[in-house]
Amino acid sequence: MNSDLALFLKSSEEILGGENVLSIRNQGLSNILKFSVDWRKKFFGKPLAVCFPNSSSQVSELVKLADKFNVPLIAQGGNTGLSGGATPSNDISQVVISMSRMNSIRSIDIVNKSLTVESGCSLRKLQDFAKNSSLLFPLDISSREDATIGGILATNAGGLSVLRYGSARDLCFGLEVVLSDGKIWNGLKSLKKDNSGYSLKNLFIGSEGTLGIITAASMCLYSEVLDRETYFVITRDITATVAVYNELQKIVNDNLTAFEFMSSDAIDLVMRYFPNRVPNFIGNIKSKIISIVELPRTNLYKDECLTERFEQLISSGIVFKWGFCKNKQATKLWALREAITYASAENGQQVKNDLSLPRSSISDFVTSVRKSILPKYPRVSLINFGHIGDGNLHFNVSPFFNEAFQKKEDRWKAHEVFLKKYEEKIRKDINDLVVDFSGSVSAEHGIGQLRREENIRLKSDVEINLMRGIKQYFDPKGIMNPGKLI
Ligand code: 2HG
Ligand code: ZN
Repeated sequence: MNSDLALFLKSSEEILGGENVLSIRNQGLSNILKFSVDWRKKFFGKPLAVCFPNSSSQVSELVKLADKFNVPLIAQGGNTGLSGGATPSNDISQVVISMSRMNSIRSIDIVNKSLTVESGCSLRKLQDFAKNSSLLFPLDISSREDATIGGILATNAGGLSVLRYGSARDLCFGLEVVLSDGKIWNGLKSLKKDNSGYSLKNLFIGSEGTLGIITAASMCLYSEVLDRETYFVITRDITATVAVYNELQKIVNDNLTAFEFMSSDAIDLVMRYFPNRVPNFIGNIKSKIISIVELPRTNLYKDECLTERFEQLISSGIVFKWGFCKNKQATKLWALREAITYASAENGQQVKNDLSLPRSSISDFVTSVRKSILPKYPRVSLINFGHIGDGNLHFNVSPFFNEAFQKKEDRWKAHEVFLKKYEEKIRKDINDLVVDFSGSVSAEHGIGQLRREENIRLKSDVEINLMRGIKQYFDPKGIMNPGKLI
């Protein structure tokens, strides 16, 4: 270890107390493994240490030290990201700042419908806290137990209710951020409108810890939706799915709170690893697409209008089957939807794609991939699912299931061999098409390490140079999460 790193470690122990600094030298890699590897087990790092500050001023002290001794810092929340954005490098030179001890909710303002929360607070804790005040924090993702609000803001996460309430960015009033020289920017106002210059908070949101460390946020709350209606809709293909989405939004005055789709390949995967998560009432959906449609129960439109429209869509061949879900059925349907990522993790690595496309192009895009990209490769399954209303497809490409690989270990190995050979090529082919269709290669998972090169390849020089200029201004020494995003 060089002397700067040793000095950083010694001083950070003085600031935080020895028990709040775990180092690879003292504790060994196995004791800091959960901070060193990403959720998907795709990126493996070896940090020098993991520090656990409990206040913004402790974070500020640590950043001042990092600035002095040139030590790169990786802020980490629940480590649930899917792009390797919070995984350190593997050369024992970087320090993970775990925000786990900074998890309190500082205040709530019921009249203003806002709350101020520390960045290490889990999404579930925040949601429950809002609910206890009869309010709703609407952002929702399946990793809610572990994902933290800091990570959610750093990646501008989206999830299951973006359609009605927007992404993390749309739910954030203001931020408190520790800058790369250790100064604290307090931008925690809870204003709906603020036109007093550049929107600094919007620079930090989605910057994946490359510009500063978010230590607290002021977030926006909504009224609780006490009664929701949930339907399932089965369609023959993605073209029909988009058509149903458009038709239903017309009837309910754009009031859908969710419209999530799952291809049959995605459901097959859940069937294989978590068969109890596939409810019987959806029946056989071979080669079809099932969507979950959710809306608040209000008197703005009548249930009969929806029923009538569903029946017309059946007559015109757009909808294959639909049904109203009672409470328990709705819960089961959501459990199926949320199981896809976990079933994927059981199956083995995939070429993960988090695409954003204009809704009007989704159908042509999927057809083009099937026609001109997939035939170039060995047989694959397209684990296509996600947030159709947002134009966001989780368009994951998985090696076709081989019955010979029943053991997880063997399957994982076979997937690794496939990915080594084809991952980059498949991703490039798909991304080129995404650009042709005026889409984006990241909708809600961020860039991290996974898409860094591709993002740089695909953006114009003008855009990349603007981003580099911003990075240079905020982090001249390059100590904020280097090697990610830009
Ligand atoms: C979801 O929508 C998440 O469930 C995860 O964004 C997507 O596993 C994925 O690719
Ligand atoms: Zn998603």
